[in-house]
Amino acid sequence: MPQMLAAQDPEIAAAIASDITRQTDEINLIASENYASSAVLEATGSVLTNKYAEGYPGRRYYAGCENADAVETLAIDRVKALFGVDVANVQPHSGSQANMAAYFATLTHGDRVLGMQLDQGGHLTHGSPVNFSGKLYEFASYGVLREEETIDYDAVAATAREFKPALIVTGATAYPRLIDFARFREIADEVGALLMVDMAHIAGLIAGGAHPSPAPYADLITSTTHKTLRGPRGAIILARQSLARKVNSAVFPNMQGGPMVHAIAAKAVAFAEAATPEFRAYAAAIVANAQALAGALAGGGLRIVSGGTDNHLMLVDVSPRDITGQEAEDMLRGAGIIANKNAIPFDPLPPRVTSGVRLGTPALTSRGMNAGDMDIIAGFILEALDSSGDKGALASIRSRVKSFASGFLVPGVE
Ligand code: DSN
Repeated sequence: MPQMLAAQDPEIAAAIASDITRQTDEINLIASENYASSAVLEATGSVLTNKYAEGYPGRRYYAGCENADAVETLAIDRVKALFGVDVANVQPHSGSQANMAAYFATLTHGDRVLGMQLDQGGHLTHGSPVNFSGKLYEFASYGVLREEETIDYDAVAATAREFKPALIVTGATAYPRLIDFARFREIADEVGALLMVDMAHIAGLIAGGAHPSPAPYADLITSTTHKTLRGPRGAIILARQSLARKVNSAVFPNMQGGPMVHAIAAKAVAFAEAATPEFRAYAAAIVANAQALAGALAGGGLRIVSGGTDNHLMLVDVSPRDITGQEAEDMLRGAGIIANKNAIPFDPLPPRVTSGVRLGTPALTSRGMNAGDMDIIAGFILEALDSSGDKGALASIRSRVKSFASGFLVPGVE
């Protein structure tokens, strides 16, 4: 733990120390979380946080930006090479802000957009009525087939023909299958729409060659940098050359002020890490682990939505155990296993209850766990879900989870 912080502000230092223990002792199955490397954490905590640098490299509104320019130029060059795109903006502070800027760059108030339904795997910013996206634009949505639980591409095409959106958005937060970007491109071309891919969840898989890339098909790509990509908290927008000016002015000055130069430095570090052969192996291991975990849970009698997974996550229907997603989340938490309840397609239960949990393998794969370890974790999960919430039973699992998990280093805290 940092000495200065402990001396100056013991309360905050204690909370950080406690979270180091929590992250070490628990099994983290939150599909959108990961462990940033020590180098990424060091850049995030650097003195670059002190600098204001409104504008872009070589075109700033403040003096003293030479190092900010170097950092942002490196980040842009690295992410363009990593994903094979023409244009990159590395300033968005979050995924929602990246999506907001992408919409500002391509739409006007009231324009029509077609996005994936939130309760079938989409995101709040893909048109939810309680989000700016659903308030500023007219959204229609698509979802998955009832039987196969995979994206209903024919329905996407039919809705697009009728609704005539200016923009089609694909990408998901809870979809376990490969997304057919070529098919989305075909549909967008047929109706004269732009295509945006929100690859936040799968960016690391794409960088590591474990999921097809949207780059040949999308006009715009948005992503966070802290999920499978394993960088600092933040986001990016990638685009075709023709959208460069619109994207950059949509981020600054339209939506954000000063960029977080320390976060951009950490993004640059993460982009370099993601270009290594080790990261390729990591991306493949995430998917292998997800498939092993899904297989073991199905073997234990749980229903895996769509019958399995092609990526880093699975949706587990816990209703065969006569419990809700909320109850499952609570029991898992009691056992030291951190996951989130999640709606399954056509879920009869409301979003605060749900019939499912979303489980992801990016974080524990970063700790070096392998497919054999997934069998052990599946055993803990099944035992917890069969505990009826019994405190003694959960405490027993929790102590075994702790001794298992603490055998694996957490990157960044070793
Ligand atoms: N909160 C993120 C997730 O967990 O998928 C999406 O923004």
